[in-house]
Amino acid sequence: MDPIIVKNSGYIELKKIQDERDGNLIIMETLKNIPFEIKRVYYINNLENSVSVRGKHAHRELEQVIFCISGSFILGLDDGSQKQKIFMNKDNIGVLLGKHLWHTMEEFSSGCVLLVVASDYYQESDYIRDYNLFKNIVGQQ
Ligand code: T46
Repeated sequence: MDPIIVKNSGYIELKKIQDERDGNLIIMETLKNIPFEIKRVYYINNLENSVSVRGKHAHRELEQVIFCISGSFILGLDDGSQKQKIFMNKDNIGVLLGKHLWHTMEEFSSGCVLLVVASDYYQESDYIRDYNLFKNIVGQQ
């Protein structure tokens, strides 16, 4: 996998126990491989529309780790200075979405399932959904 060059991100690899006949068992543990206490877990499925684009926002304080636990998609990251795209198709390798990181999810394969763990409960006030506002905020840092 390409190295992550944007700020406030990085790969998170989970232990994977593979049993040829009986499938895989993949484990994540708070404050061991997830760098925050998990307060919320959500998953996104039924992504039949390969032209849909999700995300298109950044967070003010929330930290998350995003996984593709089935299928594949393209994760776009933008820290305001650098941008990169990551092909997500490993069920045990997630990407940290730190604060002030604009992200998009697109080009979903059939049967794609995303799993996200988050450091806090849902608060719409934590979202930065306007790209120009995002650029202003990161530009002032
Ligand atoms: C993120 C990426 C990776 C809730 O009511 N509670 C929740 O916990 C979440 C996650 C969403 N919602 C509501 C808010 C919206 O009315 O569900 C609706 C769809 O959310 P959104 O358009 O933000 O979905 P995505 O897929 O663009 O973004 C989601 C997360 O919202 C976001 O935090 O970083 O996945």
